[in-house]
Amino acid sequence: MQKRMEKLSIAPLTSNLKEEQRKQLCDLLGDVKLTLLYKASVHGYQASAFHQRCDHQGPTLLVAYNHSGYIFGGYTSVDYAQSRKQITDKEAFLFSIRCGATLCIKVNSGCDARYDDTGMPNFGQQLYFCYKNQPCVYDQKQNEYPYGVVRATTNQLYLHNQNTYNKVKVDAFSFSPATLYGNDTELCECEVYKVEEIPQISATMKPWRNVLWTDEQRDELMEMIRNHKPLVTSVSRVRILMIGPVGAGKSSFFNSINSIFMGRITSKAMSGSAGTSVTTQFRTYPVKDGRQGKPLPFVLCDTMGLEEQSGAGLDIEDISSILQGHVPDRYKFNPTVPFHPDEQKMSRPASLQKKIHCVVYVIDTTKISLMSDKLEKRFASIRRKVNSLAIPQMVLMTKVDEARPEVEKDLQSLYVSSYIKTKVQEVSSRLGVPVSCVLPVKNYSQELELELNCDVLLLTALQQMLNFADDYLDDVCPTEDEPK
Ligand SMILES: Nc1nc2c(ncn2[C@@H]2O[C@H](COP(=O)(O)OP(=O)(O)O)[C@@H](O)[C@H]2O)c(=O)[nH]1
Ligand SMILES: [Mg+2]
Repeated sequence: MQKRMEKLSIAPLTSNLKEEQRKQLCDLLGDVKLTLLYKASVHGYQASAFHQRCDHQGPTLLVAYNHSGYIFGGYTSVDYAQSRKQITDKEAFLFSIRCGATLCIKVNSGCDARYDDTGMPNFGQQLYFCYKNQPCVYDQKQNEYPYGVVRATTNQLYLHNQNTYNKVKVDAFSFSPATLYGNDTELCECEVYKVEEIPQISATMKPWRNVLWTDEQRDELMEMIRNHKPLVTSVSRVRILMIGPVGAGKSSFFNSINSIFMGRITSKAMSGSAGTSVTTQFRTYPVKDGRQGKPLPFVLCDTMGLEEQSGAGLDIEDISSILQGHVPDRYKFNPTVPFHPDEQKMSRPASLQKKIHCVVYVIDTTKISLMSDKLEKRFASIRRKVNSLAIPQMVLMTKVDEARPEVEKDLQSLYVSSYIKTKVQEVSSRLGVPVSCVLPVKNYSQELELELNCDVLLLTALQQMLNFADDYLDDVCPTEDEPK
């Protein structure tokens, strides 16, 4: 017996509503999803069973079935909470479906639409479902007003009772038991559904890029990155160069990727928003797969900054030297004198391992429109150089969370946001990089813990960088045998 009970309680709940009836109810409720929370024949007609499943669930729809074929009940937009308070609910209504016809009785003023107590649900303290924990419905009114209504104002009515007027409340609902449930008070079922609005975005807007926001997707991306083998055997790690203005989020991108593989927030590369990069240093950052883990097959290279004023930040010649693998880690650039590798070394090309295999322009989403012509021109000249070396390039569009409040609230709204889409198009046209090569991300900046949606975006961007680097290596494959 015990076993049978357990089986019953874990069996999936099946709704008694037919598709047609569900549609009729949705006609009353709008674009909603109905999820069955409680079914009296399964959970019992006791108030405790009802409250256990239906309290604090937001808007709900109660659907009762009687033996005369009436499907009837009520909707309330306010939580059941056993607050022992009168509930004002202007959206409440009673309904009845019989022989395909729907009847809807809206709440009068909304006042006292429900009394929220520990008992079974009631509407306006008039209509009680599962009254006294039994499969029946109870209409308070039939017993209450033996003398009839004589005078009514907006919120109160007066009963004439032995030559005096007694003030009583106006009914929350005006209905007749005969039309609502055919005067048949015995129930064969009572169900309660959670009512959720289908979000506008999924109903009207399709995402402009598809992303799987799941743990599995994150794990799969991490696994793909871990196991990535550069196409050319002489290259053990792909070198990715990040170029962008100070404060765009280059250091933060490295820190974010490092954090994901460490499994906690880290801040190895100094991040911060100083106005200009005081020293323009070339840094290369390898990433390990966990604290004791193996090095991952990529190195993120940071140019520290790209200032707008000429004479500050990196010169195009400096960038050219970095791209070709002539600049050592931690080299400090002199803003007034371009980098000059010694003549001997320059005459010999650097090994493929030391060259840059993918260039990433890092741009702050909130600053795209503010980009000066000067900076745009600098990007254009860098791009020409990168193109001439046939190195693939892409844009990392950072701080998407700061660009839109809805994206800050929910990163998954990123690819349904038309604003973000226009920003992607704008940066694509200003930098001359195809839209498909613009990847929006949110770096970790103030967070204390990793977050799935952030991880998915960051890893997707990194995976794309590795793919692009592969394209480059594939292109230069014949030179694989060159000296190391
Ligand atoms: N909200 C938000 N802040 C970011 C993001 N990326 C970077 N930041 C912040 O922007 C500032 C500059 O970032 P940083 O990585 O130092 O820029 P860098 O000069 O390009 O290395 C720091 O305060 C970061 O915390 C992001 O995606 N979202
Ligand atoms: Mg930095």
